[in-house]
Amino acid sequence: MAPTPQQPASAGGPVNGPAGHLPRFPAGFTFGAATAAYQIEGAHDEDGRAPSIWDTFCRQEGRVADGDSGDVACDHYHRYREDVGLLRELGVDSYRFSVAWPRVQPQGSGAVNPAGLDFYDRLVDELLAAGISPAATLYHWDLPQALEDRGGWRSRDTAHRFAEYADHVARRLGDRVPRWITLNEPFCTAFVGHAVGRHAPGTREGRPALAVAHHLLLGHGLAVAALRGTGAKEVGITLNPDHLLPATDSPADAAAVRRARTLHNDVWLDPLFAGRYPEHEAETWGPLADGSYRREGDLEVIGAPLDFAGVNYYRPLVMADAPHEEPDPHRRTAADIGVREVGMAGVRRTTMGWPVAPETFTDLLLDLDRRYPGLPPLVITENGSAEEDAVGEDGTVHDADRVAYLHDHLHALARAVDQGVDVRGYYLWSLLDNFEWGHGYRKRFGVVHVDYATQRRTPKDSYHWYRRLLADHRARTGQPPRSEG
Ligand code: IFM
Repeated sequence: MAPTPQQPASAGGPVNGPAGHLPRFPAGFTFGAATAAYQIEGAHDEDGRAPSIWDTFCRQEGRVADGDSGDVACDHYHRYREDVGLLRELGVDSYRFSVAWPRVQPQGSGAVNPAGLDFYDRLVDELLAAGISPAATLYHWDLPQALEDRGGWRSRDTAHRFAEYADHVARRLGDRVPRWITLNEPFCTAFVGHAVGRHAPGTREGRPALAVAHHLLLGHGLAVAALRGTGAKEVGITLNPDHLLPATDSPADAAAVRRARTLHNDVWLDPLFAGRYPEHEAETWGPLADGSYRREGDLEVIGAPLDFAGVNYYRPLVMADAPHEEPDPHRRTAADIGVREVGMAGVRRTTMGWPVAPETFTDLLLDLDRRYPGLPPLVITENGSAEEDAVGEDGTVHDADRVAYLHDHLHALARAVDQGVDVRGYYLWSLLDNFEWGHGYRKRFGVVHVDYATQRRTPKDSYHWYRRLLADHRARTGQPPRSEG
């Protein structure tokens, strides 16, 4: 029987196994946890760090819930040793963190701030001493404000500045960091930041947002070349491809999904892994997608071979056709593509309001594998859930919903691997509760609870569950404790 539009195609038995039934992965599969600089570090004005676009955005009224900012966050800048201790106890093979560009190169170009690089130097050494392989993301949304003042990602020059910054970081840390991720979720930078306006810099633009997308890809390609030049071993990019389902089986909803797929996925995946610009961009954006921001040779730079593609996955999106907000196509924002998200029936939602549908994780991975024969091996660079968590009187956090989420999504991932998708590793999001962008500190994604008033860390039940999974994997596959990466 053909699946109905909202039904996952991979139906093959429930992924909800009994709590004790741990998912199984092949030998050599690696496990980690992820964070990002602005979300955890704090120390926003210490040791020469200059403001990023997120520091600016947080200071604008009404942008972030409760007027919060990453000024202090989890104070990881000062408490990184304790946090690496938590990672060591968790038993991860690898830790994915991001480097704050405005710490390393406060003006986004020119002079490097040695004290900024020193912090990552100390962090990397601490990780290695704990037997954990570092995985560094170079850009997780914190563009130096000085560069934004010169046009930010709208300007082609920023792509070149990014490559220069990548080179500085890799020259300092490359002898000890085996895995490099150029960009995290460029979709969010380009469209949530420049078309929806919910992320920094918070603008609602048309063609300039498409230029931003292109310049991010170009910056990625140039950074890959810079990283290769320093002898970097494993280089990739992290995307957040969406699993898009039509609300009904009408042709209009099918077209809505096609446009949404162009915006969410094809903009990134096609140039990176298929050597082309997206097939349906004219249908999606009309005159905005005039390609005026592209130059000959860009596709070759962007499509430089990668060692892995990072995939962040949290939830599916159900899309319906909807009238454009702005009738004049020349004045639309790049996010106004005539679609609307509709709820997914009959499933639980996390505190982000995201539907929990783990089967769609399998479906997404199978779909990517089928659509892009040129994909390198995949690494899941983020997956997790925000839940209502509180430290109980017994001093523990019983986050059963998160345990179920992780359990079901890891089973869904194992199912994709069993069906032949080449996935090499998984990073849980996130090690710590942290600054969840426009939601401030209201959403908790961590497997470790953070009391922001005292900075006390409390491992949740999900931390202990993940620890058990990693220990089971090692015992079963004979994998030595923590790989070299
Ligand atoms: O917290 C974010 C992260 O910075 C990027 N990926 C999604 C996470 C949860 O929203």
